[in-house]
Amino acid sequence: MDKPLSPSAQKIQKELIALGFDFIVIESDAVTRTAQEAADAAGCSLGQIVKSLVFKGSVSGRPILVLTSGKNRVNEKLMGGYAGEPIARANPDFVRSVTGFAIGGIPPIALSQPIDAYLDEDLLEYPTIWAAAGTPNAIFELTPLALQAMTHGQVIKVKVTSS
Ligand code: 5CA
Repeated sequence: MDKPLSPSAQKIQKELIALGFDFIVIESDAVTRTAQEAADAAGCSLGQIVKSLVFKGSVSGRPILVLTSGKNRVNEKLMGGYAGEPIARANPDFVRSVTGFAIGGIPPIALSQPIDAYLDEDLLEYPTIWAAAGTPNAIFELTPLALQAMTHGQVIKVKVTSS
């Protein structure tokens, strides 16, 4: 039998409905804190997992949300170019205060304040992708276009490349 969603996951489900999407939040006993765990739980490839990474502008102190494919690492120098200032990975307390969620369950929507978002172009390769839904056990399947629409994310190339 389906268990009711926890309050954080419920919040994301409600926000999806309010935004006009019919994506379903799935909360399971399986931990989906990391991209690999989420891929295992969803039965999809690592690249189809949306990593929600929060960075902080070194000059402005503002948060920046980078939604990247689970298979990629963010090139912080490139990302700083898009942000217009050097950026650094935000610490867990900062992440929680600006998003309202803990690392491992940060959703792309329903954040506690508006945050400029950037979208890894590699996510657009997939028919569907999976994002965190507020807890380290909750995810939902969506399309890359919907992710762009709901976050107003700017599509960019940010991955670390070996060449
Ligand atoms: N639920 C999964 C899949 S949707 C998830 O949220 N993955 S994630 O990639 O968006 O969140 C985990 C990421 O948080 C890790 O890849 C790591 O880059 C980042 N992270 C983990 N610990 C810290 C930390 N102490 N400070 C900043 N970032 C961290």
